[in-house]
Amino acid sequence: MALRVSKRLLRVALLVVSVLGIFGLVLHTTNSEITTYYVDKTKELVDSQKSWWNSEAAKSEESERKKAEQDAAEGKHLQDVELDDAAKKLEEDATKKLEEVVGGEGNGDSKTTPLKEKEPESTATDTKTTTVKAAFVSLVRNQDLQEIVETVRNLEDRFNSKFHYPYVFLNNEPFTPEFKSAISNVISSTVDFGLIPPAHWSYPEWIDQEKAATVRQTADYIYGDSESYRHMCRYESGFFWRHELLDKFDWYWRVEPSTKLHCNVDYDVFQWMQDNNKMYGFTVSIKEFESTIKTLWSTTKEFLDANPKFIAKDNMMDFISNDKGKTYNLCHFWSNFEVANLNFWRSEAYQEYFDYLDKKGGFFYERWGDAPVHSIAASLFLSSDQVHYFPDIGYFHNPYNNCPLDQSIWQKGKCSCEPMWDFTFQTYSCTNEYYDFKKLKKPDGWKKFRN
Ligand SMILES: Nc1nc2c(ncn2[C@@H]2O[C@H](COP(=O)(O)OP(=O)(O)O)[C@@H](O)[C@H]2O)c(=O)[nH]1
Ligand SMILES: [Mg+2]
Repeated sequence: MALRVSKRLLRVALLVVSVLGIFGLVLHTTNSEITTYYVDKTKELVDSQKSWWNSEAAKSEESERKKAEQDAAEGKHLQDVELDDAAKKLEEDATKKLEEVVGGEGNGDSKTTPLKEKEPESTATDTKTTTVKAAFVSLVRNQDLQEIVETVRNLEDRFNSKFHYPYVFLNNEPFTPEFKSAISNVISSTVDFGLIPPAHWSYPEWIDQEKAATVRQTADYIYGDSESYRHMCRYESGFFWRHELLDKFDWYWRVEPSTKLHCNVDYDVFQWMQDNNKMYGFTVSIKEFESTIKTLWSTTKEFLDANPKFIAKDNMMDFISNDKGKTYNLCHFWSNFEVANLNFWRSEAYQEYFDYLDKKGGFFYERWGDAPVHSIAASLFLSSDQVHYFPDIGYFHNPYNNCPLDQSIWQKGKCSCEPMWDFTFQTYSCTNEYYDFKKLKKPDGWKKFRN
């Protein structure tokens, strides 16, 4: 339309300029011949313009212009009319698709509601593709909500959005509605929230509570003054696997607040553990503070002397002891991450071992951690090929990282950590010794961490 308007303007302008030019010439010349010539030419020009205005072409162009002006006034530009049609078609297609998915006609509500209900169904179907009975298990307090939500969301993004394993959250106090709702909001599977029975989170009758309190006042190691930390360590050692919400599972993956997976885990870890006859998997190992477990090894030896039948033939004694069992070298799997089989803790060997330790009172009179307790049991009651180190699950728990040094693992897992942060081969870790014990090939660059 803009082009047509300018053509008309040009013609009018040309006419005006011509007329003015001719009159200018007439005024500035005395030559009558010239005057007559230009008067005639002006008349000719005006006549030709008049005849164009009356022509069919001009009429049609003018009517088009008027229609366009009218459409514009009504807000219907030509282009908009075309877009309206495309949008209408899109809307029609979308409605058709929605009806196919939902099945049949209905009002807005009945179209959207079944779609939402379908999501858990498809999740359940995915879960059923595996026969592995497994869950994430997290012991956590209500006040750790923000930290555990971040951790769970990361776990979903890196692993569970592909596998949809359920979660079990355990607490010695009831979970708040806010806690439950925030967790449910970030997971792709089902979840149970469990209350720990008071008998599993309190002093057994044989414990001298005054003696325990005195220990807490004088203990000069990390968490030395904490009563709840001791209940936590005892619970993780001897009770979490007895919680009724775990009865239906064989496998668990322990999840702690403020931890993080650095890499994508694209295979079903539980299925892999089951298929490969593994019972216990870890990512980080470390040495324990000796002052927290002063009598743990001597108590363990007493138990082993009385129960040699529980010691596995191909055990890992040489990983946890440098002198064939005389002393403990403090090496343990860092239990804030564990993928393991619950039936190991349910076994006669472990239950008797835990009961023996518990009777001695070291969870309260010292500060025995669940990590050395689990690790000593796994190293002695399992055969070494049932224990697995995950070189491909990049993991963080303050202050240490497992960040794969192997470039191909790091790239495949799209790991978001720097290999130079890796703790695996640092001297305070025990994973270098684990590699030696298992005769595993170490990744390139491991030596630079031995300082
Ligand atoms: N419900 C509950 N969970 C606890 C308590 N104390 C520690 N935890 C949990 O036990 C695990 C270990 O505790 P944490 O403070 O992380 O100990 P750290 O990793 O040894 O420094 C974490 O999953 C905590 O959320 C407690 O008193 N109640
Ligand atoms: Mg922790």
